[in-house]
Amino acid sequence: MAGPRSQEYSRLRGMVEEALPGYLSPAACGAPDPLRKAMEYSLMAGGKRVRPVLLLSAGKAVGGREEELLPFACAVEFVHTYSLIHDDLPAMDDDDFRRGKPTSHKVFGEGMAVLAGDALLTEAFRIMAESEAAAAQPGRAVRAIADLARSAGAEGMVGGQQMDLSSVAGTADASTVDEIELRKTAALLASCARMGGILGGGTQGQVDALGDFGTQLGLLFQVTDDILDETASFEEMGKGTAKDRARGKWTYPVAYGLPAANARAEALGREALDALAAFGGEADTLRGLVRMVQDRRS
Ligand code: GRG
Repeated sequence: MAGPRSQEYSRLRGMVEEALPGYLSPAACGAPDPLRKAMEYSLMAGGKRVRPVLLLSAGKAVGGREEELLPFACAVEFVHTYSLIHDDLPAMDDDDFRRGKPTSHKVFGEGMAVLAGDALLTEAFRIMAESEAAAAQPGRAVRAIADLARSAGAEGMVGGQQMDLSSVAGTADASTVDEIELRKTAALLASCARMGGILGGGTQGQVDALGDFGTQLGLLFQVTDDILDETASFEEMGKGTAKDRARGKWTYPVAYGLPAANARAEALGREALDALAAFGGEADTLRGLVRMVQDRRS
């Protein structure tokens, strides 16, 4: 993606990148040093920061202020990073590389990786509860925090991961897989978009529209991830690829082929844009995210 929309993405991503380490500094977080190092290792390993940028862009689309949104944007990246550390564990996906680097348990051992994930998840809720927005607008902050807890927890991402873990390779039907994708990947992205809307003071209609946008973007994110698993290299992805087919996992490209998966990605992109129909130019950064996710190679 080129042009002003991608410049705005880079600017927001840069802002997040700069703010994240502060939340792990000894002044902010009293973790013992080895735990802090493990948390920092994964958090600062160079993710795309899609979720925080989504939260910031959604908040700005309804008139929210960047400084108030930023702690929440960082908190969702903490939650996302915890989920990746735990997903990579031998008990789950058993991956050796993530974000181009050896996974947490490969570097620090399994016990420390479990704890680094636990700590990132818990710290996320501290960061939000201690934010200025929580003091100034407690009602909005509590709604946003509850939304994240619901979407990342048992009903959302953790529930999706459990269904994924329990599904026997090659036997899950399409509707079960759809539900897994909705819970495991799309729920967190939808929550980021809604949280921005809530914190920015959007109307219920705007928050709902942003949630729909986030859901479609999340499903798009998942199908592009599955396409990249089939087509991208280790160097591009920073992790092993071609694993889904080898593991007999049902994904859209594995089941229906790449042309159908690409068509699905186009359709999901259109549905995401449709969800923003009531917004004007203030939602252009969100619109840019659709193209960025469709075109991504990592
Ligand atoms: C362990 C509770 C628990 C949940 C794990 C995140 C997750 C749920 C599973 C990862 C499996 C996977 C590859 C899902 C596809 C979408 C996804 C979350 C990709 C990774 O996110 P990116 O591409 O990663 O945003 P970066 O490194 O850029 O942050």
